[in-house]
Amino acid sequence: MKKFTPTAMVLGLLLFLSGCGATATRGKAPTTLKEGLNRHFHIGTALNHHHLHGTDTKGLEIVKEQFSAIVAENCMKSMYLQPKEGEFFFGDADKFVEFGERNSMHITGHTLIWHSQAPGWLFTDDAGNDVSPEVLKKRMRNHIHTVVSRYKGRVKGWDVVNEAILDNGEYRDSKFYQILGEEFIPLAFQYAYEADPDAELYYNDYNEWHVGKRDAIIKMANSLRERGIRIDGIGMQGHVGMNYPSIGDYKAAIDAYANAGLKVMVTEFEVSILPHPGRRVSSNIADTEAYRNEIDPYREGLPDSARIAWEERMLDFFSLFIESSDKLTRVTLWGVTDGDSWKNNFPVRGRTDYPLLFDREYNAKPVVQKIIELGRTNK
Ligand code: 9MR
Repeated sequence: MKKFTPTAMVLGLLLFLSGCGATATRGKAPTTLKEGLNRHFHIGTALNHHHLHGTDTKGLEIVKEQFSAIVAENCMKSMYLQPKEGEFFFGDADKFVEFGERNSMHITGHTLIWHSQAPGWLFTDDAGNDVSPEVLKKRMRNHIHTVVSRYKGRVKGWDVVNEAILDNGEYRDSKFYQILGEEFIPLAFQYAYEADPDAELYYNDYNEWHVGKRDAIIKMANSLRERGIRIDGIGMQGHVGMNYPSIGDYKAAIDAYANAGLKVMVTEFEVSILPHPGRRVSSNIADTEAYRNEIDPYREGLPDSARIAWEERMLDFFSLFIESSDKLTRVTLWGVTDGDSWKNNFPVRGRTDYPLLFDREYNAKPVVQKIIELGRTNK
């Protein structure tokens, strides 16, 4: 039997101990959202104007530290990218993509074809009349080709069409629909595919848990695929509140899209604590209401009861996301801090909401550690 010298034994012991150290490092408890969740799905957030223009450096630090994916909240919408026909402005979108690349993030482009925040010229001729189907097709093709090919291989997926189908499953009566009928959707996907065949292509919408809407979206996706037109997945906007939708309805929708063979991602996620004052619960930006004190109950801060209820609701959703992680590729929050959120101004301007994971002082809310823990301890 081989004899070990004392030096060899000390060296061996040191090696053993350093090995233990390495094991301990490997097994270190995750402390950030991306460390806790990345084995389930990408965890993302939306970058806004302040992030891109260096006026919210604290917010940007949180993005780098906590998130593995980004989406453009506004700067890739057509009215900003092509305010006049043929005059493109890529300054902000370039900054957005460069930030994602510098930080090795999964980058999503939002959005190529949306009835809202589209420039007026897109649909009209010099006399102010609607353009012909041929002209609109040409303009859509030029917009999509120019934008998608600029970021070819860099933007990993595009929200090609946003919010084209209503809660009851009918097509939205947008200018795209009025001029081109349902055909504008396959055309948009085809143009995006031509410009970057390797990018993933998504349909993105709100309230996709409504059964009529859900079934119409699946029918639309199936009809694209039957025609050989590529569509990869469905972005389920998650503009949820305390009472809508039920976790069961949201889960049923995730399952339905996944069973139809589509990738599913939760996009634009936040949990609003405020009452939805309107008759209809919607994220349609045209559905606004007037401000009243009684529908802005937390402007001086959140009482503990509301904070606890909000946290439970947030955790219920994250439990669902983790449980559904074989079907979800990404979960993206619609902003970083409560101060960023569009919900402070929708559906009522000037309220104080608390829908995101970081507070107005840039502190992680206690729920962040709980989400990380859920990610660590579940399948
Ligand atoms: O969060 C965006 C807000 O800053 C813009 O003013 C608004 C304008 O339409 O768009 C918001 O983002 C929307 C997203 O692009 C599509 N789904 C609904 C979102 C909230 O309106």
